[in-house]
Amino acid sequence: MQRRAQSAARLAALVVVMGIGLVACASADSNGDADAVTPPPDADLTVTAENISFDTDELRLTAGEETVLFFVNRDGDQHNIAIYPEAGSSDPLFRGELIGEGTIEYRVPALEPGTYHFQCDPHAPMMNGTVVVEEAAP
Ligand SMILES: [Cu+2]
Repeated sequence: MQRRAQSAARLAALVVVMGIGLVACASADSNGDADAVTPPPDADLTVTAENISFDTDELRLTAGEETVLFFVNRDGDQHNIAIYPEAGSSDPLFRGELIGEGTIEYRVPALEPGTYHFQCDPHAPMMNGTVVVEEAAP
């Protein structure tokens, strides 16, 4: 009798542990989905900011065409993307609106072929890179 009760208790404990395991897996999956951001269908390019850093140091654009740049900010800090003729310039060719955590669709105007500088204005020393604008393929 005593023995039976013990093994029943053991079985019950095992079931509880397995149940917790399943719940843990399920919540990990749903967190993963929540983090995934799907760019809008008209986006030409997606750039993500996380931990005061961009996920790329080079943006490739096609000359003479507006670019729809989908910007994802995973930080609590405000970030933007601005394009300048060169580093240190204070005269932007494009300046994206600053956003907190979330997403925004920037419309970068058509640029001449060439190499430019991009940065997040509040974090320029940590968040910057090169914009390469090339002629459309023939
Ligand atoms: Cu920033």
